[in-house]
Amino acid sequence: MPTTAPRTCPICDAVCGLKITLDDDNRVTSVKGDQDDPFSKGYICPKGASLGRLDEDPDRLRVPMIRDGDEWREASWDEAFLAVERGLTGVIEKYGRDAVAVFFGNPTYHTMAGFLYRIPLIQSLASRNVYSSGTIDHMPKHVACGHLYGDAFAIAVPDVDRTDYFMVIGANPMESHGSLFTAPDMPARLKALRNRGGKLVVVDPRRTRTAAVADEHHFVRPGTDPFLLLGIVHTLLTENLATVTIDANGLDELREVVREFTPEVAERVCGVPAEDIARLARELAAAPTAAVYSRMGGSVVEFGSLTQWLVDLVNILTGNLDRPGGTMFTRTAALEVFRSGEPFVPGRWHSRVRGLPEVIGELPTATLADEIETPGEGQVRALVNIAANQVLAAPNGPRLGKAFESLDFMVCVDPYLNETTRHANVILPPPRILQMPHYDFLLQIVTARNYTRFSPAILPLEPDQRSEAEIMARLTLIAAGAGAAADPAGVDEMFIGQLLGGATQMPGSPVEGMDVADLRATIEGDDGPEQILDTMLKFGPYGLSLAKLKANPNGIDLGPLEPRLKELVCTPSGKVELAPPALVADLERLRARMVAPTPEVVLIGRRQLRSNNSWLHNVSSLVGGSNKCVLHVNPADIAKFGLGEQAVVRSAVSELVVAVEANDAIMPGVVSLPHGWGHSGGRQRVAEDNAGVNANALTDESVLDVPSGNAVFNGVPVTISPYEVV
Ligand SMILES: Nc1nc2c(c(=O)[nH]1)N[C@H]1C(S)=C(S)[C@@H](COP(=O)(O)OP(=O)(O)OC[C@H]3O[C@@H](n4cnc5c(=O)[nH]c(N)nc54)[C@H](O)[C@@H]3O)O[C@H]1N2
Ligand SMILES: Nc1nc2c(c(=O)[nH]1)N[C@H]1C(S)=C(S)[C@@H](COP(=O)(O)OP(=O)(O)OC[C@H]3O[C@@H](n4cnc5c(=O)[nH]c(N)nc54)[C@H](O)[C@@H]3O)O[C@H]1N2
Ligand code: SF4
Ligand SMILES: [Mo]
Repeated sequence: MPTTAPRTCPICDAVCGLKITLDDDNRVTSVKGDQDDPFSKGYICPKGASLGRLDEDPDRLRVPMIRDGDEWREASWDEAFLAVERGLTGVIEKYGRDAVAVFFGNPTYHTMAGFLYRIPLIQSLASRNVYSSGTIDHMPKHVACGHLYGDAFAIAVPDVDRTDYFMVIGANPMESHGSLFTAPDMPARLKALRNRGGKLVVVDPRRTRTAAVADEHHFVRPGTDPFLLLGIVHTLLTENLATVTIDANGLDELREVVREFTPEVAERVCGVPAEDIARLARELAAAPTAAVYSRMGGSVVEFGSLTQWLVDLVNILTGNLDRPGGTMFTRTAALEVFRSGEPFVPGRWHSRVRGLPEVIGELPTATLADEIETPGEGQVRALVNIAANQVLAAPNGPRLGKAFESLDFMVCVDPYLNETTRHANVILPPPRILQMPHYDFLLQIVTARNYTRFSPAILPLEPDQRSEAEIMARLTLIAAGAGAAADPAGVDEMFIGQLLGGATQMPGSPVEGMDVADLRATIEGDDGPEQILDTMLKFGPYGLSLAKLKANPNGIDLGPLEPRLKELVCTPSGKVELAPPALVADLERLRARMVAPTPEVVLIGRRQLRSNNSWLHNVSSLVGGSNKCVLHVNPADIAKFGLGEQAVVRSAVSELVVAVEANDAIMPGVVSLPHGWGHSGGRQRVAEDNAGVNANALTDESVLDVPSGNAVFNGVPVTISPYEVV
């Protein structure tokens, strides 16, 4: 008898509800959008539809792998954990705790284990070498929000369903499905916006699918958005269009700061006509409600932090922050354990080699190779790598690959033997997707409606498998020195104890002063992760429980977003800081850019509908056709540089031979190459047959967004020339 089970899609930020049908042999026979999910309402994309093939991929690792020289062999879990214990404790005893680095890759934002054991693992490792995909992605947003609101996690989300005017700067939600902005079925939401008379404006060096459904699209030179945004802020302030409705400091200083950044200055640098910039400012001010949003095009750029700060400033100055139809803060169902309530302070420590500041407890990915390669006290000699493929994802990834080879020990938690994990000594594979429970602790922080959903595992574990939670808990215990054989349940119990202890000590909490043991007895759930979730739900703002979520497997709508800025602001002044010194100081770098020569050609990235970073290319339904690794070049540039079918692209770091596709959607002087390709050296047969090239062989780890340490993938200076076959 076929069975059908509801389950949240774990692939991208849209968290679509799925209905998965399995046959008697537990093979997935169909994956459909879940019509009963109140948030995604049946939406599904080609990646979600291929979840069954991804889940059953024969190249997924089932059991731990140990490398002896160039040979890999299967190992038992006991042997693998013992090898990890020997490897990590050996390095810690000889070189100290900073010699072990830990890295959390993108899927840790999507898995329960990735969220639940992140802090315990970091705490038990007690190393300053903590890294994540945050510094090759969204760290500028944390920095901007940290300085503006005091809370680096106070990230406002476009209230897309109620806004009258939506300005998208460097994001392509029609293909990425939204990011730091969880709103499944973006096509329908954007269509609804226009159907109700709203306006969609896109600013992008490429006429993307999002631009194609917009009312207005402006080409912008990569990396220059702060000029455009400063031009908007300048217009709002000089034409007295600003209406600050929140409690804020620094308006006078801001007025002073933006004086020189007129729309005319912006036009010279960014290429958008000054009159359009001024008009956009007036339209934003006049719209009943408006939301400005920016992602990768305004984040993995040289001035990512300035861009993200200015985006929020425009929302604030037009009275749109924290009001319906503007940008708003989600209220999660689970307790917001990630908010410390303490003001944001970056730079509590610095990286050893380049002296780069820590931000929210992390050092920049762009300096990990330096920390591994440079000898001296505190040199990184071991790496705990969870769900990350930096060889394809990090700036100058191939250098990192070589650096990994020089490590004394590397353990990966990953289902694949790929470009990065092949450098490990031990790979610990999580189970199949359908064997994992799912709860979006992180993505539910940025949903465009308040919403929650839990999906229990659909299939049980086989005896020779371990849950990802157990793998992470055991790594935590090994890092703490408790050994490979210690009971992982202890880690969960400690977490629950901390949560309950915090709740009973919190003034005004409904359980203030109560006995922790009494409360512990009320917590339900089949295992540690379920019990932690139950605790976080019971003490969360809606007083939900795991049982209630299990009884509503299609998800629970918790209503439209409501104003909540006041309870989040935790700057030392208690007010929103419009002109934070650290960001105002970074304008000095921008001034230098104003007079710097414009490179003839710059490289930007491109997300593809059927890819998700580096890890879906081993599914044959997701590669080929339009999903190819090709360089998009404007026909004028093809003629100008005399390009044929292939071209040589050179950057400051390296060069690549790439397949060329003429595409007039990309502006002249800009070329675009998707990342996540360049598959080689692993055990992914389909991916290696569709290898492509590694865009991050060209990106330069020496260039950063200074305040955040974020990598720069968009706006990389390159030269392009015809490929001559010799
Ligand atoms: N299908 C698919 N979906 C995904 C992913 C995927 O790989 N594939 N990845 C997921 C992840 S990890 C993330 S972080 C999100 C990212 O989500 P998005 O940020 O929405 O995705 P991108 O396609 O990177 O969009 C960035 C846009 O910025 C433009 N751009 C580049 N440089 C500049 C610039 O300097 N200024 C401006 N204004 N625009 C610029 C690019 O042309 C591109 O259209 O997507 C997620 N969803
Ligand atoms: N040039 C360029 N580079 C970029 C970007 C860009 O736009 N341009 N985008 C950047 C962005 S936004 C991001 S987020 C990063 C992404 O880069 P990474 O964080 O490295 O993520 P992926 O490349 O998706 O690799 C994910 C790894 O996790 C493994 N994995 C998959 N599912 C699971 C699971 O359930 N558990 C575990 N333990 N492992 C799993 C996969 O096998 C793979 O090895 O790339 C960045 N790199
Ligand atoms: S949009 Fe994202 S979450 Fe939805 S089905 Fe596609 S991959 Fe899954
Ligand atoms: Mo990302």
